Amino acid sequence: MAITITAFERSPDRGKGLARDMRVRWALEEVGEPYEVRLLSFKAMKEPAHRALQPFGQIPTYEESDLALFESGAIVFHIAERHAGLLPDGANARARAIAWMFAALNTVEPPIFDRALATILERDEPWYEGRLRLLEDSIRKRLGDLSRHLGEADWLDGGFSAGDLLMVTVLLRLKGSGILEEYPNLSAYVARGEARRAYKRAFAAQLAVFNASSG
Ligand SMILES: N[C@@H](CCC(=O)N[C@@H](CS)C(=O)NCC(=O)O)C(=O)O
Repeated sequence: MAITITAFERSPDRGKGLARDMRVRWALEEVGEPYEVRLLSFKAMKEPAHRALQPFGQIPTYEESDLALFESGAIVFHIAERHAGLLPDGANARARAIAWMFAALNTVEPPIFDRALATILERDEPWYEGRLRLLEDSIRKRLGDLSRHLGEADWLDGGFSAGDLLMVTVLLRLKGSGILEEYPNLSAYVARGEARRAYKRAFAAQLAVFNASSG
């Protein structure tokens, strides 16, 4: 059954692969499922037709037969549950991989995303420097703990899982900021994710959309 996801017609990250359709593309590439992409303008994302799929007027969404899903974490979980390769077989290992999915989105992503938003929306505000410092302190707290947990391991808990997929996409937003680079094992972890063939295919696909829109 054909899978259709939605993505930005013109991604504000200029093709860096930071928009959340990347997670879904990467998960689909990992499990070898072909998919189609419906590209949306910012205007179309806020219209009723799209809000029927995504109540908050955002991307990504996922449609397959009579199922429509939103929330990138829920979509990646759906893909991981239905195909081999993204969740371990053992019940306990599987539960732990799912815990890492939540940790990526619920514990690690919020200060990283808030920092990214602040650098765009609050740069000219009088509180900007102080807020940035606070957010960067919160990020370092999370990255320090994550770095200690990861240690010298390749992945967060045994083999590569959907937990790693989401964590790498979350950390990627910090690449080049100097903050991720303070934690060499996390930098190497992100690089391991980026080196996966499935990641590269997903990245190339979203970059092709950006290049076509700016050509
Ligand atoms: N928690 C949602 C967040 C979705 C989200 O923030 N999407 C962004 C792109 S990465 C978006 O559509 N932004 C445009 C907007 O909110 O108007 C998810 O993980 O799917």
